[in-house]
Amino acid sequence: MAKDLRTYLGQLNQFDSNSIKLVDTEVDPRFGITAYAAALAEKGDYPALLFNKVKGAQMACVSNLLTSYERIALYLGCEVQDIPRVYGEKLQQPIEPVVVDRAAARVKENVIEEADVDLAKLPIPVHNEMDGGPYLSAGVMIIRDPESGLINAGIYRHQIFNERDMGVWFLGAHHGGLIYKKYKKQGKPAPIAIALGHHPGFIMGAVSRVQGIGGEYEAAGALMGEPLELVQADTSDLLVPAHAEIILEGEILPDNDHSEGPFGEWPGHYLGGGSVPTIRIKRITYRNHAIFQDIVASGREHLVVGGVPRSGSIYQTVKKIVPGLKTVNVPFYSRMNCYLSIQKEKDADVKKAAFAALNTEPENLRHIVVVDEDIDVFNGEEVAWAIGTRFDAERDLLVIPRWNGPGGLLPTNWEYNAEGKNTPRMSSAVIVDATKPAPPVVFPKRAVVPKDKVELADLASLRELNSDEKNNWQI
Ligand SMILES: Cc1cc2nc3c(=O)[nH]c(=O)nc-3n(C[C@H](O)[C@H](O)[C@H](O)COP(=O)(O)O)c2cc1C
Ligand SMILES: [Mn+2]
Repeated sequence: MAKDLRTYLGQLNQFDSNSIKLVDTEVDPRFGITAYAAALAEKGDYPALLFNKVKGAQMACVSNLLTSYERIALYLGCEVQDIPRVYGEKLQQPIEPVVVDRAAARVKENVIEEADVDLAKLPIPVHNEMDGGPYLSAGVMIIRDPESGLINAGIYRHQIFNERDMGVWFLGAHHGGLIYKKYKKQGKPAPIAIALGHHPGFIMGAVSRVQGIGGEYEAAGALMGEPLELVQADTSDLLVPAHAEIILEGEILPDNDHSEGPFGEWPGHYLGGGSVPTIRIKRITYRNHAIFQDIVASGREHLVVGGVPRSGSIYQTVKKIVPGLKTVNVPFYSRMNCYLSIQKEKDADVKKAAFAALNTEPENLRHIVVVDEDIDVFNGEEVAWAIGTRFDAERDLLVIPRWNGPGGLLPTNWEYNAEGKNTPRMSSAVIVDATKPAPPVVFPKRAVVPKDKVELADLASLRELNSDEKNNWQI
């Protein structure tokens, strides 16, 4: 059976049944869904949440699904340390999609015709306190480039305006917006489809840094490890994923802009917004017992889904320049940071690696930390320890003034004033060299317990103190 959201939910449940929790209590889509995710996050717990009863909706909702690197490693079939390498390698080997008949496409099991479209029947959450309304945060919008005929896909935030209209917010250089502008220039509506609910390989293929317009379906196939199955859309010449949970079909109207926002974005602040184009939904198809997929906006899930593809592309470019690169982490707790571990041959390796990383992700990265191969870049404490012990600000800090911006989604890329009229500005980047000097210099060795002795520790023999033993401690 072709991979989809449900095959992944099954895989996750088998891997660790504690990583999926069912919420049977009725929840309000307005803050109710994100309230569960936030309450659990306060306890350091990030299970996938399957909401069975969402007030006013006729479908279940899954959220908080891709909240850890372990869950990404699970579908890629690798260790967490190897995610950037494996991700990068898979994207180098795209897999062509295949087209299936309508009868074989599970997303065509049910149809809502234009006259009956009512987005309020979908469990679309309002995520954060000041959000302007309900938002699709995990919708993959598909559009065909009218010039090349190529199909492009990406996740863009969609604010729901009414029962059939929603917004779409494109960032500067993203293909989705560039393509939309070509239709707008001709005064024509742009046919689009939005896929909701699919295998994580599909979701992350859609947000991968694919060069040039299109190529996301092929990236999704590579990440899923099999060709993505597509089916003909009902209202346009688009091809859409045949086993998505839900497909919304419609068009971006050329002259119907609408104010949008605020929306809690991945840097954890309300950012972006303004006047955006309107999408009118004309048809909905969905699977039996469809599961609407949400991403917890501004939460850990948003950062994992956005960060991992970046680690993959950074790995590819840095490795070509510094072959001693071990791995990369664009951490989910601050996606403006990037930690690179390298087996250093020359002191010059550090800046070469750091600039290659900065140039791969010039929009978002601002703080590059380069560490030695013995530091686990997936452990923020280790990176902080390396900065504390191997970095000297006077010699090892390089500030690059006015690297990033102006404007965009980083709060530091704006100048603020008392009137609330913000103006875009540039912000700086830094390279922190937290590596030891290159050989043959002798640097103090790291203190460790012998590894073979650590392995001998009999953890299975540990037990709790019994009540008598506990009493021994009471004087
Ligand atoms: C959860 C999530 C939400 C996103 N929201 C937006 C958005 O609102 N607007 C946007 O332009 N990009 C957004 N992105 C980033 C794009 O989806 C991503 O950069 C994609 O590669 C763009 O593809 P494109 O260049 O083909 O348009 C989001 C990414 C994620 C993971
Ligand atoms: Mn693209």
